[in-house]
Parts: sequence; structure tokens; C-alpha cells
Amino acid sequence: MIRSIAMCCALGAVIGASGCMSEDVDSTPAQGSTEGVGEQRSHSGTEIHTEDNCDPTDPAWSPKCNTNFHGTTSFAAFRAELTATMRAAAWEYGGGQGSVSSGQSLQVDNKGGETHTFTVVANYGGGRVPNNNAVSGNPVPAPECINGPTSTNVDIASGTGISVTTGASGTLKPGTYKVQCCVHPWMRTTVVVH
Ligand SMILES: [Cu+2]
Repeated sequence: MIRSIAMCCALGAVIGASGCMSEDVDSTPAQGSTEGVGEQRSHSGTEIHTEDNCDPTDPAWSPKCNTNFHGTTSFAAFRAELTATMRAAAWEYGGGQGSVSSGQSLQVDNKGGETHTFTVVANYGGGRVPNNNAVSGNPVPAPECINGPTSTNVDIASGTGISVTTGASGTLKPGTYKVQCCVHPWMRTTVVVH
């Protein structure tokens, strides 16, 4: 099921279909918001992880929230927080900034219930979900988010992870990289390969 969600989103990115937008098109005001599950620290910057707090028992999240996940934020609360603050705080890159030596791999694990992306961008911008872009104040998509999957634009399904190689023959050469999520464009971090 998770794979089908990711594929749906990839397709949506290509043709602008609405399949992936439903998460964020429906907007039902609700009171309050729920803070995320506990922060998890990285291991010396070699590991970063995507986080969220979607509550799979809320039918409004279906099918985007992994039924094996244990988040507590209803879809309505997510929408309300996003509308009020232009972001949902629990939807974030945990572990802070990535920092690895050239030749070392960067591990990116999805600790959340939704699919997130690891996307290197020249400049932070919106993602591929128009309503999330609008509500978060990122009306212009980062081109990398809408140009399709690449080695530096990867969907990461809930409960899975990727290992990003670095170095002269790796995915990331030495340098400093801006990384964002193309589903939730307020999710941003930096990765340094030194
Ligand atoms: Cu995300």
C-alpha cells in the first residue's frame, strides 16, 4: 500500500493529477493542534530522519498514514496548525543538520507515518502538493520537486530509509546542500559533505 502511495505521488508530480493532493485539499477547521512525538537525535550527523505525527486511526488520513504508525495528530488538527502557523511542527527533519565526511554515507530514515522525500534543491521552494505550497507560503515549487525522481529526489515511504552515498563517485560531492520535502515544503534541513 505504501508503495502505491509513493507511485501515486510520483505520477501526480508528472501530470499534476489530483491523486496526491487530496491530503491537503480538504480543509476542515479544528481546534488546537497536537505536538509531535518525541524528538530523536541523530548519530553525529550521519543520520537524519523525516518525522510526522499522523494518526492512522483517523479515517481522514487514509490512505496516507501508515496503519502501523502510532501518531496522534488528526487530519483536522494538522490542517488547523498548518493554516494557523504555515507549518505543522511535527512534520520535520529530525536529527538536525546532516554532516558526513566525503566517502561516508548519509542515512535518511522515515520515522513518520506518511511518505516524505529527500530532495536536494538549489533553492528552497514549494513542493508538488499545491495546497501545501499555498498554505505554507511557498507558492513557487522548487523545480527539483516537480521534475521527477532522481538520485537526489527520492520518495521515502513510512518505515523505510535510504542511504545516500557521498564522495567523488557518490551521489553527493563535497559541499553544502539544501534539502527539503516535496510533500511538506516547510520540512527543510542542510547536509554538509566535508
Ligand atoms: Cu514530508
